[in-house]
Amino acid sequence: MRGALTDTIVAPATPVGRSALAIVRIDGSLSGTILKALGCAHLPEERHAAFVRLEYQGEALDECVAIRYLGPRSFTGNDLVELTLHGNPLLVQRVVSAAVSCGARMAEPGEFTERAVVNGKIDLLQAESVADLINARTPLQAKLSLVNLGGCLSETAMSLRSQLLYVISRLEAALDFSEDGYSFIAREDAIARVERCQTELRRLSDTFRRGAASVRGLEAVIIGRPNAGKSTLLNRLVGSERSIVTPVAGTTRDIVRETIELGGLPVTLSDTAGLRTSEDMVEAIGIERAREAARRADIVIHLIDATAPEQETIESTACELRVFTKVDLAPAPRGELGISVPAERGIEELIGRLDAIVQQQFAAPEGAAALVNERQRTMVAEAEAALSAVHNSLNEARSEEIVLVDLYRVANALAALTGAISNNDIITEIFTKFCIGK
Ligand SMILES: Nc1nc2c(ncn2[C@@H]2O[C@H](COP(=O)(O)OP(=O)(O)OP(=O)(O)O)[C@@H](O)[C@H]2O)c(=O)[nH]1
Ligand SMILES: [Mg+2]
Repeated sequence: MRGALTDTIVAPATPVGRSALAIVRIDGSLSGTILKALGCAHLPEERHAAFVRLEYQGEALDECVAIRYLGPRSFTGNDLVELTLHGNPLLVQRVVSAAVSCGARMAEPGEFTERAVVNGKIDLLQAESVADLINARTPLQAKLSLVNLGGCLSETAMSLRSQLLYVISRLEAALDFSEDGYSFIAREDAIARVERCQTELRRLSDTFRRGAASVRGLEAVIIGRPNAGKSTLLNRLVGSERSIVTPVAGTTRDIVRETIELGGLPVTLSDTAGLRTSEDMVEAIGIERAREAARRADIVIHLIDATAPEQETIESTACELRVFTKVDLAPAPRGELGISVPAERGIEELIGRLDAIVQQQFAAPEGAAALVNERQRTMVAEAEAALSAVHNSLNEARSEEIVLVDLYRVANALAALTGAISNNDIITEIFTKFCIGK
């Protein structure tokens, strides 16, 4: 159960650890009073940085820079105080405890951002992109989250909704004021407008696969027969001796995972046990795990030893890249990609191919709005389904009432997408995934 939105809350906004500075935020109507109680006799003017010697019950806590924001001109929309302390977790803890003694309570995860949403400072889509931005691991991921944070997705959803509200208002008027139907909007006009919205919704839902992949990053699995050179390649790609390499077939058993950046996205590479029929129980488990990893992967890097080119069948719907190894000892078949790690041959080309796969098949286009999570996809799918019902009803010239029921479903799904209409359970689900202090 989350706390009341009217309480005054406090939390460190920076991670625990030693650093030059650490920030503590206090949000709510008591924030100014608490700042006073912590030794700031004269509250600084809003949005002005003030040097303050913090103390509580006669004991010095720290010297800090305090900034006061008065609602609604703050991140949360409430009165908010930000204290920039020295970056020592002990000091942070003492200041937070003192604020609690003065009437604040510890914030729950995501509570500051939740308040910003409830107070209409940002919408739900923007709040989700705050979380994505914080979790971004590559510059491209950060760029994509910034586009959504800027409200691009929200604008698309709201513009669709207002186009539909136009049709709704005309049909409502027809219901109220006419006997013979469709007199405030021609049926053909309504159909044309609905079709335009359908095209836009389809375009939006098409962004999901790439958008979601871009936010979560990708899984690439290196697979092949024993001794094909899988661990050697993993080590070369990550730049360290992460996996054990020996001439013994069946060296790797457990999956060894390491994340690198390819094509602008984080890609987690998995080195796996060599595929063969094995009587050894431990190795057999490793091989089953390897096959399972390939089934779940986005990309499969299938290595084949050019000196002994038997191949394994790999069940996977992932994008498969076939690579012949040990081309310092035997050539790759014509037209196939060949590499040799010891001779440093073909590696740049392999990286180039992987970059291209990531960019062409998985990365969301830069600068455009994209759906990035399951909640967003579900809302758009709901809107699409209802809009297709609207389209059918209009084509069959059914009554305005019937068309309107589905039109309202579309409008509500779009409003739920941005959070204009929200369900408490969904809000709680979204914000509990945030870190404390955000
Ligand atoms: N000449 C040559 N030797 C290689 C090459 N790649 C790997 N090797 C050697 O082949 C042997 C097996 O390499 P690994 O990387 O352990 O092969 P693996 O596919 O991980 O093998 P398992 O873990 O047993 O499935 C080692 O002795 C490597 O040094 C290559 O491109 N050229
Ligand atoms: Mg290995």
